[in-house]
Formats: sequence, C-alpha cells, structure tokens
Amino acid sequence: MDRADIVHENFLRRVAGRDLPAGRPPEGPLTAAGAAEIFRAACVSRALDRQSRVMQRAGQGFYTIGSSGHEGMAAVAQALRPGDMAFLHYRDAAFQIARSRQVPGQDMAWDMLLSFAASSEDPISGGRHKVLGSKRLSIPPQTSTIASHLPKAVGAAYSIGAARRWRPEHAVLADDGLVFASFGDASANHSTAQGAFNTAQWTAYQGVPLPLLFCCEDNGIGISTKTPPGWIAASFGNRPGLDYFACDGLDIFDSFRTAQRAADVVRARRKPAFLHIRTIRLYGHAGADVPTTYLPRDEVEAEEAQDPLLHMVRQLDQAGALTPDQALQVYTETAAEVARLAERAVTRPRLRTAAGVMAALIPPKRACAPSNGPDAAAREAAFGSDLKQMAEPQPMARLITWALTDLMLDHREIVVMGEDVGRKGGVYGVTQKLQQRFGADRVIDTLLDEQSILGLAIGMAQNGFCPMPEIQFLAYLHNAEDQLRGEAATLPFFSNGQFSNPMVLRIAGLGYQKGFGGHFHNDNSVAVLRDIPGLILACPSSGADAVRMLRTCVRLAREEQRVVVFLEPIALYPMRDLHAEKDGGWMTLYPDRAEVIAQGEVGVHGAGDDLAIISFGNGTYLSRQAEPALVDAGIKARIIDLRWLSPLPKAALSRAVEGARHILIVDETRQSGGVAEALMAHFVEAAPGVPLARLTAEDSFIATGPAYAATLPSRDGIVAAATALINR
Ligand SMILES: Cc1ncc(C[n+]2csc(CCOP(=O)(O)OP(=O)(O)O)c2C)c(N)n1
Ligand SMILES: [Mg+2]
Repeated sequence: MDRADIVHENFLRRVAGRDLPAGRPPEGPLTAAGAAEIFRAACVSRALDRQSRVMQRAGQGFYTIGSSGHEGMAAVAQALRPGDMAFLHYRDAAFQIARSRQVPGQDMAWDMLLSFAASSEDPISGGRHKVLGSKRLSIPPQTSTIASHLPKAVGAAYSIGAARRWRPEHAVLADDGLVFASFGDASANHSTAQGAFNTAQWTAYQGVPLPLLFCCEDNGIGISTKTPPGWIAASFGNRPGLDYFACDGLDIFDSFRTAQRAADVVRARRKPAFLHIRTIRLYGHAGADVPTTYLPRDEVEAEEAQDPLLHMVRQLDQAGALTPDQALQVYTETAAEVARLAERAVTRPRLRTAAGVMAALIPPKRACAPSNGPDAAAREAAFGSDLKQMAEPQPMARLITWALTDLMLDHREIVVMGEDVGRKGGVYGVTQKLQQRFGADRVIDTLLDEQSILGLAIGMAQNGFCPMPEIQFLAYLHNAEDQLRGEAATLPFFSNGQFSNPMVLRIAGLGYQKGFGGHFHNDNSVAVLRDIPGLILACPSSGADAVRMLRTCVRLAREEQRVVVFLEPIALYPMRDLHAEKDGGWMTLYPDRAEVIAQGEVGVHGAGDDLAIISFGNGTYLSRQAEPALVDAGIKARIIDLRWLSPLPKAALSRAVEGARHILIVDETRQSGGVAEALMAHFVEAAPGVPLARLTAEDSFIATGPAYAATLPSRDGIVAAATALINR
C-alpha cells in the first residue's frame, strides 16, 4: 500500500479509537477558534497531497511533492499578516491555505487543484507548474532550486526600510510589514542560504533595518541524507544579529506562540530572526520516492505515528475547539470536497502551444508616473563642475557616470548597489561621485557576495525600486548567475506575469585590458546570458551609445518590467583615440538628454557594399581601426555595431546588411558558445548565398602580460579575414 494511504488509514483508525499521540497540552494565545482554523487548513493541505497522487495515477496531475508532516506551518501563517511577503519552501501548502483563510474571497483548494492539473486557469502560474504562490496573498512563486529564494528575501526585507525613507510608486510592502522566508533543514546548509543568513546578519549587525523572519522546517532529512541531530540548533542558536526561536511543529499552540513572538521581535525591532520549527516528513520526499528503500521500516512507522494531524485532534479536544468526532468529520468532508473539486479541475483547459507557454516570458508593461526631470538648479547641484566638461568629448567611463547621474535625478526609485560602488566609485570610477550626489541609501556599498547583490536587487525590485546592481567583473557573475537565470528571469514566467523584478544589471567585462588581469578580469564569454529567455543583453561600443542605450535599458526596466544586462567593455572605458595618439577619435560628447537608442536598433558606420562587418564592443572599435587598411586594399566596407546581443536584433541586422556582397562577423567572445554562432546561423537563414565568415576569439582563457590579446581578434586579423573572404 502507498504510504499516503497508510497514513490516511492510521488517521481514521486512531481518531475513531481515541488513540491519539501524547504531547503537551494547549498553551498560549492561540484561541480555540484559531486552532480550529489551523486544523481546517491542515486538512485541506493533507487532502490535496493525497489528491495529487490520485491525479497523477490518472495521468491528470504532473507533480506530487507534498506538505504532509509540515501542516504545523499553518500556525506560523496564522501568526503573520497576509501582506507579509512570504518566500515559501515547497512544503508550505498548509501555510498558504491558512493565509488564504485570512483574506476574503479565496478558494485555495480550487486554485491549487488547477495548478496540479496544469490548467491554464491556475491563478499563479497559468498552468506552467505545480507551484505555490498567490499575488493576492503576497506569495511570489519559487523555483525548486534549493535556497535560491533566500537572497531576494533579504533584499525584499531591506526594501521595507528603504521604502519607509522614500516610497516608490510601485511599492507593495507595508511600512510595518515583514518578509518571511522558509526552507528545509538540508537546504539551510546550501552556500546560497548561508550567504543570505550572513548578509542578513551583516546588515543587522550594523543597525540597518531588516525585518526578515527565516523559518527552517526541520524534518531531519533531505531526500535520503539525514541532518545530524541537533545541527540546526547548534548552528543557528547563537549567531550575531540573528535571534533564534525554536518550536515544535507538531504542537500548533507552541508554533503559533513562538512564531508570534518571533514576528513581534522582527516587526518591532526590524531585525532578522530565525524560527526553527520541528516537522516530520510523511510519505518520503516526493511522489516516486519510497522512504523504506533507505530508512528502516520501523523508523518510517514511528514517524507516521507522530502525524501532526493526530496531534492537532488531541489538542483541539483538549482546548475545547473540536471533539475528535467533529475533527474526523472536518477531515473526511474536506477530503470529499477536494475530490469533488478535482473532478472539475481536470476538465479545465490546459496550455497546449508554444505561444501559450511563452506568453509570460515577458512581463506586462506598467504605467509609470511621468517624470519631468530635475530642474536646472537640481542638475547643477548634482553635476557641479562636471557640467562644464560636458562641452568636450569624453571617454566612455565618464559618460556612463553622467548618464547614471541624470537617470538617478530623473527617477528617484533607481538604486545602485555593488562592491565598492559607493565610497570608491567603482574599480574603474564609473560610479564615482554617485554616493556623494545621491547618498548611501541610493548608492549602496554591499558586502562581498554577488548572490547577495543580485538578491538585494531582486528583492528591492519586487517592492517597486528600480535596481541597478553592478557586478565588478564578468568573471564574478558566474558564482551568482542562478540569481539571474533561475530567479530574476523566471519570475514573470511562472507567475504568469503577476510578479516581476525589473532591473538593469551593469557588468564590467570582456577582454583587451593591456597586460592587466588575465582571465580573472578579462572574461570574454557571455554564453550564460545569451540563452536566458526574456533577458535583454546590451553592449555598447562608444560612450555616446552607452548613454543612449542605458536610457533605453532603464526605460525597459521601469516601464516594461524587464531584466536587462548592460555589459560594459572595460577596455573601452578610458579609450580616447582611434587611429593615432591624441586623435581623440573614440571620445564622444554627452548626448542630449532626450536622445536614446531603441532596443534592437543597430549602429551603421559607412555604406560600402563590398563588405558588411558585424561586431560589437571592442570588436567594433577594432573594426573601425581596420577601416583605413580596408580602404587601402580597395574594400568598401560598412561596420555594423550590434549593440543588442540578446535577443538578436534580426530585423535591423537584415536591413543593415542589405546590398552587402560579403558578411564578416568579428566576435571577441569565444568561438564555442560565442555571439558569432548565433549571427552565423541568422545570416545562413536570412541572407542565403551571401559569402559569410567569422573571426572570433580562440577557445581559450585570456593570458596576462604581453599575450593579453593573443587569443582575441585584432585589427590586422580583421583586415586579413576581410581580404580572405573577398578573395574566396
Ligand atoms: C540547488 C539544488 N540542489 C539539489 C536539489 C535537489 N533537491 C530537491 S529537495 C532536496 C532536499 C531538500 O531537503 P530539505 O531542505 O531538508 O527539505 P525537505 O524536502 O526535507 O522539506 C534536494 C537535494 C535542488 N532542488 N536544488
Ligand atoms: Mg528536510
């Protein structure tokens, strides 16, 4: 027999026989009516778990990970407010159901059955996944990647304090709210989780407000690997900046009382706390997992004998809330009702087409109050002596600083965060003076942890800010890329566009730093960014373009709720000259504030028909350097600056190469997984018959010293490749 059926039969038999497990009597502020509410929520959760298995066996449900054993979390929900944003562990159906009972007009059993059935009417994911979540209940859906929701929970909690100082137009969290984030005992060990705890502690340690309640649901095991007994208490019981509370999830009175105390501390003192709740895990990890294959049967049975629903029946009786017979009736009626609802849920429409699935990749646009921009005096005060320099052409780094200054003047909700972005003004000075201009609230020197930087951005974005996080070097995105790939980019997708985390992530990257840094500081791969559905990847090659593109990127984030990555070519930050020393050929004027480059608009230099060179970043600069040699060789070329690396601006590219007799792609990223792969494929499809070649970086890491550019495309290499292509 399925263990779910065994647990069910045990429940019926033991309640009927008044054979209830021993435990502490009810104690504390939970009322009899409140306890009955928690039990009702727990019964819905239990019935849904069982129903999901029935549905899967019938081919009508697609995922069965359950909450049985964790029903005590309903008491934790009861101790919070429905507006307290909750980033939930996948076992928190009972929490979600209990919360839904605090908000009028909810039918959570029906909603969740639609999700089990993968119906397009599922109100959270639109049929894309069986996932917990609800817009009305402030429960953003979470992916299954362990602990990856914790960094953004820290960010969301931080945003509450920030919004108390200045409230963004699209803020959703209450000033006196808190953020709740739950996870399993095994997940607590994940480096992502540990990073989030540390960031919360580091923040609180300095007295910065951070109303965040962590909740570890300790069932003693992660799939088949046991947590050493006492580990969670030993590890979390005594950490600086993190108050520790422990309760027994089998005792809803204790759980409610302790969760309420913890929440009170978090809310009143705006400090993070750690709630350690003991739970058990019934019927193994998920549908196909049979716990008796790796645990002794008597151990499994001993755990089943502690069914939290049986403990609730005992406590409800002791509290005078429900007799065991009444509780049994609630249990059976709930199961029958859930089964009835399921029959209808499986008849509801499902997603069938690619277009249907993809409809939520890009979040909906939102209305933003118009900004008139700052008055001249405010601008003068912010820019100071920089205003005079605007009359002269400048290198890219300075123009980006100015663009950031104007954008931050225009849009109060923009917040910059990263390692060394504030006091120092960034490793390359790009964020220089921003902290003096806008304060440490808006230009945040974070601790050294990229996951936390992105988590801060995601969390603040969910509360209406427009974050512009910075990753110091492209190479250091990689230890945090899941925050972008798995979290930021997927949120609109599986919340059916209801939740979003718009941001513009600035990353300094690519190669060609003369003799500096080797592959640590010259990473020339963007493969990890290019294939993220919905993500926009921009890369300017000149200062003026950078300014105009950055304005568009911010508009895309603010108004279209997009996740945008702005890749800044480090080697071009200080670049002044193009062909000869002191020619100033690569400096540009600061573009008028109204000037923008639209997403998907490519840059075209020259009008030659012999050859179209397609490039971006440093490659565009080198191609421009190659131009005189091409002219000398009698090759009339045009140089097309891609600007938008993902999604590829296919229509604009096709227009830009019209009439060109050859196409050369110059790509400073690696041959494998590089941008050229996509461009080659595009032109094979879109310009068949036009001779096509590519010059890419080698499949190598970059060296430091004299060979710093040896593996990368060069000006001479471009000339050689162009000549070879034309003479082919
Ligand atoms: C980053 C990551 N690694 C591995 C997994 C696979 N996985 C899913 S749940 C799980 C165990 C989690 O155990 P615990 O945190 O104790 O939660 P429980 O299931 O016991 O409630 C693992 C290893 C995952 N989802 N994400
Ligand atoms: Mg566990």
